Amino acid sequence: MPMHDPIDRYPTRVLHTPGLLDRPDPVIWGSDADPEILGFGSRGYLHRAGAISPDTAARCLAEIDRIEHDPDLRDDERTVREETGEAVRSVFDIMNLSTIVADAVEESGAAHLARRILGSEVYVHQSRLNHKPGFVGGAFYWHSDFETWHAEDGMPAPRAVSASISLTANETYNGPLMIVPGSQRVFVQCRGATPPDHHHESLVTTTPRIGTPSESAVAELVAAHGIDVITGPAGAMTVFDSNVLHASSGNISPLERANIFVVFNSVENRLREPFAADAPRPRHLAAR
Ligand code: 6CS
Ligand code: FE
Repeated sequence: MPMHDPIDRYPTRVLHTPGLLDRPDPVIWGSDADPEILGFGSRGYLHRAGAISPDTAARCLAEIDRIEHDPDLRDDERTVREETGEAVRSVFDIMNLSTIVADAVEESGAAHLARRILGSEVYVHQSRLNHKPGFVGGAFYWHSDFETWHAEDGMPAPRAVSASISLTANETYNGPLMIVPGSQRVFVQCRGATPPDHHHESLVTTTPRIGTPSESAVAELVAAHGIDVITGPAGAMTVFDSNVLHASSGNISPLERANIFVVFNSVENRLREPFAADAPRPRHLAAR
């Protein structure tokens, strides 16, 4: 098994009281004077309206419907259902499951922005659809994506970004992305060892136990930075730092909320052995 660097600069899943560590790595790895990514360094995200056309968004939505009803994918491990029943919560590896979705990601320009932010060539670490049907869409509790990707996928540094492309309007009331702007500069350690096959639980539960920041850490960061609720029409895109603290509430409104998420990792940041788990997660969650 390849050895890690002797010191893990982002220790997490600790058994002692977890702390808030200053991020030793930059947020912008390219030029932070780049006008295209203005504000990303300080806020940890940027938002673009009209990244894909309404027509492309509608075609992607039709694809989602096809995939969610495809009998061959019904019991596929890439399809994750809500803990409370049959509604589809996420479909992973969506760019390989649908060329229409892959073309929409191309149209969005997300990879171009990722290269500017990460200062290198990039590859897709993970792609997924997060679907919050009306009335029964489940919440995603507060977390840092990087904390999971470091602990369970072996991602060395937070030199990765996610692009969230909305296929439906994201309103204040249908479970939009909530981001704590500025929190990307702090690594929030999480308490507790990673159980085997943790992703079977972590991707489904709306009340995660492991890989979850403490309420005091979330309260402290929100007191310092507030919460930005990212709303916008179908076709809008939010590119956000892999370590920024974010969440989304459930959706009990009648209006569904469906977003494509694509994670770009720097080719200089390839996955190693997990930093805090016994075995790497499957390829549909973390491309190697
Ligand atoms: O574990 C993961 O990779 C996924 N979990 C969350 C809550 N966000 C990032 C990613 O989809
Ligand atoms: Fe996330």
